[in-house]
Amino acid sequence: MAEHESLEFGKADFVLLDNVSMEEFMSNLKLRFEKGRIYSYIGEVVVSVNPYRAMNIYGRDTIEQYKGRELYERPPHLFAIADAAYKAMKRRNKDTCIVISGESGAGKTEASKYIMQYIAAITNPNQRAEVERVKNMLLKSNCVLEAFGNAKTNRNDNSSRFGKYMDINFDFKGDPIGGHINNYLLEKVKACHKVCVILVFHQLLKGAPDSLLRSLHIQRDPTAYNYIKVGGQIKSGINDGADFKAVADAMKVIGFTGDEIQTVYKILATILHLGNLTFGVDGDVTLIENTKLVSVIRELLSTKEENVEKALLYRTVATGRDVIEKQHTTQEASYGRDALAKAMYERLFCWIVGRINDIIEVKNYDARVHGKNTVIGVLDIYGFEIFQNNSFEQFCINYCNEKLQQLFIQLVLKQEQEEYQREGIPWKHIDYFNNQIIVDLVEQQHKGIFSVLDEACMNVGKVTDEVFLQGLNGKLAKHAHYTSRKLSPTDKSLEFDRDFRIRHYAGDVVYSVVGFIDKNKDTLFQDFKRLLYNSSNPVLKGMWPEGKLSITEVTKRPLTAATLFKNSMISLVENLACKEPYYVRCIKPNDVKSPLLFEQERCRHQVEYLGLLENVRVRRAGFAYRQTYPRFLQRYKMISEFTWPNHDLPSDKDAVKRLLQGCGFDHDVAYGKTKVFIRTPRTLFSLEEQRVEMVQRIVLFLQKVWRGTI
Ligand code: AD9
Ligand code: MG
Repeated sequence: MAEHESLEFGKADFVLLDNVSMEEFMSNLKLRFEKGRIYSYIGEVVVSVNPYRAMNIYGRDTIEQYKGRELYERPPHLFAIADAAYKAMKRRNKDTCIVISGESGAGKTEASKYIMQYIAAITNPNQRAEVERVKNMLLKSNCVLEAFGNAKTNRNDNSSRFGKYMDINFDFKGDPIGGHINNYLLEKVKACHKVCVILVFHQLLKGAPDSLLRSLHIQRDPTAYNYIKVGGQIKSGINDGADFKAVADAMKVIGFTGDEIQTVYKILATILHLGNLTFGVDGDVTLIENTKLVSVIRELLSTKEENVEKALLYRTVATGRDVIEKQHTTQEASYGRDALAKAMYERLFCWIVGRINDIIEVKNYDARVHGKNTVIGVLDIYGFEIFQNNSFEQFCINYCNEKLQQLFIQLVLKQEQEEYQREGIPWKHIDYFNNQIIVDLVEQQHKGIFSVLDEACMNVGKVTDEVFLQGLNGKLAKHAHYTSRKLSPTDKSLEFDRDFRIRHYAGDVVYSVVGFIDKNKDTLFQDFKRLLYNSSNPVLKGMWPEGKLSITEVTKRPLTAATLFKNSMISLVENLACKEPYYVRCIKPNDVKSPLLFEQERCRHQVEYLGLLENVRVRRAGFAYRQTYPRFLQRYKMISEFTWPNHDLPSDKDAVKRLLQGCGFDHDVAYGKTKVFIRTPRTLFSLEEQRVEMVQRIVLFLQKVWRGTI
């Protein structure tokens, strides 16, 4: 609790509010934002409000102020939480993770970068070259991932279209020795959707040298490309040119080979060209109208021209023992073209992540010699999304948030309450909404929405979004958190027959079923995979190993997008659950990127669905620190004459009571069956100080004894 912060800036920790009400919470948040205090605490949770302006609070001097300090010694800051996670890892050998959440544009990615910078700045005091190299790679990998994974959207000029979880591994000295990145659900739809576009395409057009563009047959004018035109207007950034160079340099530094980088450009160019391909008919033959583009694509993909044409116009199907080639209609051909562009983009991104992982993973670390290698994980993942039109992507993203909320409930709310009950500490139960029911609604076997979707996709014959919706209505008609237009015909929020609504913990969201089946099946015709696999460019070929199979050999259905996403979420949560978690909750103050505007309603909604009030309530009712009696004594017995060097009281519990009464802290603690609970960190801090002082005195005393001066 940063007491030195004047009250003029509001309460630095929401736990200190006089009354825990939404009104007080909001007025404190607003006051702090207006006074330029963008960070606050709820106990150890950082609440951050996007300032939308450069703040002079991330420099070297600020880093120094936070280094090695306790959380409550300095004003709230991301650095403090990063330091706490780092200390827990170093002192207690604990794996920790920092979970950053909030809606699009709330400041998650910026926060994750500041945290990484902080960790990079405070580690490796001896400037070991190898550690410096690793740190540099970790920072540089961010730059590459952002170029390929972020897009300009209406909500955020640098919007992450993928969730990122990054582990940083540390050696026994606490210095970074490697890392690993997991990415979740890249919204590849956005890559060739005209609403927004991935940054790297703009960077390529603006920043690539003429010679490179010429070799890719690309013009500099973005309006020439259908996939990146935005209603005639181009959304590009001021720095695209410079960024191209930065990304190219970063790729080199990380260790991508020249051939790999060239292939990356060729793939990007192919995607742009694909977007301009159009199909027509001649009699009953479907054909490609701009055949010149086909030879350009052939050249870029290092394959045969007739193969490109064939893959775009025909589909090989196996009927019994026969293999036939079925011609696409123009509509099917256009669908196939877009599917190819999206799949190439997604595969490229995953390949880049994989290459970065190969390079940054921990090598030559022998735990038997050096002790355990510990980890800090940083999760920067999309927050809850409610748009005008919500589809499969929003559904997945919101499910992800339900999972993370469940983890938060498990770790912070439920475990706390259960522990107090177990220990027999008087405790007023805090009501909170347990969202497990919604998690089940989505992921449960057989009855869950993902299962119904997969089932609908496996139907032989009629596979439509409507069939899926019927399946949902059939299975979930009675579910308290599900409804649809058919089930609630008079409900005004359900405008169309295609709508269904989920009551999420964060609020109601209406989804349109249109596109669910398609996005879930995520089919890319085998013909395309074979085309890319048969490329004479080894880098490209290596990205498409499954293209090796002929149509008769492809027997297993690939896992659906929903199943893949569900599995990745379950393993993400398992991974986080075994680490000590720290939370950063980001809030977006307004929709116009203004540094001055605090839109009350917008913010209140976010506070609500981040569950911040519940968090304050539990925290206030709770205790900052707990320890078993024997271990507590072991650490602090030297500060009391009743316990040093040994106590003669009936139990350790009595001894701890005596010790704390003696120090005048009795009012701030509770005594459980096996543990002592301390309410405020201040008390603990003071105990620590006294301990340090006593240890010094004891050491001095012993030195004197040894020297014979006593
Ligand atoms: V999304 O879910 O990826 O669309 P994020 O990641 O939550 O979103 P991001 O971190 O990209 O948002 O922040 C959006 C913009 O807000 C940034 O580009 C900055 O212009 C601005 N921002 C965010 N945090 C800060 C900050 N601490 N200081 C200054 C900030 N500006
Ligand atoms: Mg982001």
